Amino acid sequence: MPAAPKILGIVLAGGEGKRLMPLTADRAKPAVPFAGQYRLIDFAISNLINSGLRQIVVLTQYKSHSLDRHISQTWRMSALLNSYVASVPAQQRLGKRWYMGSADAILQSMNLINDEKPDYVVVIGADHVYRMDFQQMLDAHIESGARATVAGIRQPIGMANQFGVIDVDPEHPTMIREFLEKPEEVVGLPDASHEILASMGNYIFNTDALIEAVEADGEFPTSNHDMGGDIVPYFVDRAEAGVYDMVRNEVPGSTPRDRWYWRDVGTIDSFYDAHMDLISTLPIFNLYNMEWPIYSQAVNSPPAKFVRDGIGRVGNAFDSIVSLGSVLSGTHLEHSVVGPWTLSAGGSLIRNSVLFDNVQVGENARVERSILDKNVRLLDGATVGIDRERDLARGFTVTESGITVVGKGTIVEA
Ligand code: ADQ
Repeated sequence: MPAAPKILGIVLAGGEGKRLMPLTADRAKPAVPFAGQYRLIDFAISNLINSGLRQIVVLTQYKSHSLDRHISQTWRMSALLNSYVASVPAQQRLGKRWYMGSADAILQSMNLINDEKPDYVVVIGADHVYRMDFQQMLDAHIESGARATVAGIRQPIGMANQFGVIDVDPEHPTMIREFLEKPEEVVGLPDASHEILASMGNYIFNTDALIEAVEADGEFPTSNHDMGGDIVPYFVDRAEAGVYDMVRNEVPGSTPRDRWYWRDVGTIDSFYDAHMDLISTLPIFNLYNMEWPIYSQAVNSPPAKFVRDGIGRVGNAFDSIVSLGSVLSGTHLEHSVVGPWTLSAGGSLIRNSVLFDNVQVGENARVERSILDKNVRLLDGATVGIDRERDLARGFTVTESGITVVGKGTIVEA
């Protein structure tokens, strides 16, 4: 039997995440908390680990401290069998410059590829919530003979300008005929004119092909040095780019409801919506699928607790996720995600909201349709998310769709 191919996983985690401000004010986007106890990057790394990869590097750059700490504390692998998840900060190996784009991040990290000498390199982003088996994608990559393969998933045509759009070659349905990065105008799919096949930003390369393309790109001064905008077209131009349609991917334990769930959580609204997807009775994304677990930091915290408050007021909670260490006293909690170590006092109401760690909600305080970052404190009687103009006047971010975001550590007065 031939030896199993050697695969290196590269997670691109250096983007700035401007559209998630203020949640990315002092942390990288992949380090933004998600679903209470996770960080966004846990989805990408869990998928790689569950797919059998054991050599994984995470390329970081922007405000990487909290991300580095999370990776080193959470993803401790055995040194046996050369297993590792290593966070690698930008090192200016090719001169005094930061990464100019995701392809430049790989070019500047060539030493990692040279050290490992893999047969294939799986390159993925770090800011999506999904489950995916990359082993199945690798099998398809090898079978198609492509030198580079892009994972694709159907998305509404109205979102085409946020994604790389794949046009499959009808003569060779495993190959890409044309690829447009974030086009303003596109035609829909032949069998569904309201949809496009979007690049998921996940790629598999034969190692020599990846090296060749990023080195050629590095010589090209007008390039944006972007995986989607520059490296994928390099292979499409040479008729060497394959496509892997996500409908072929079958993750163990997935249900018909969440089988092809994939959400880019790059904006506040999509980040909020992805949380709401978690908390219905039949969740659209099922965190409880232990056949394909999403791993995170093991925290040593007491269980969550729901009690009356000091004067006997009773609270209630439904359609919600509450993380370890939280104590909710006489609180009405509805349709919300609550992070670890949150405390709420009697008469308070938390509805349709997302709370990160260590939030304090005072007596009779009210939170509606809001995201409260870590260490936010609502004093007794304070409200957030009720009056848009007042929220804006207090310096909070309010999205078009009316989600209020309160930045880390803010104290909200009544
Ligand atoms: P975007 O997500 O807009 O589109 P980009 O901003 O390059 O592309 O981010 C891709 C990944 O690379 C992210 O995980 C980001 O953190 C990381 N990254 C960005 N700049 C980086 C840098 N300078 N150094 C290191 N890492 C960096 C991409 C593709 C599209 C595809 C969508 C899917 O370009 O074709 O449709 O992802 O969401």
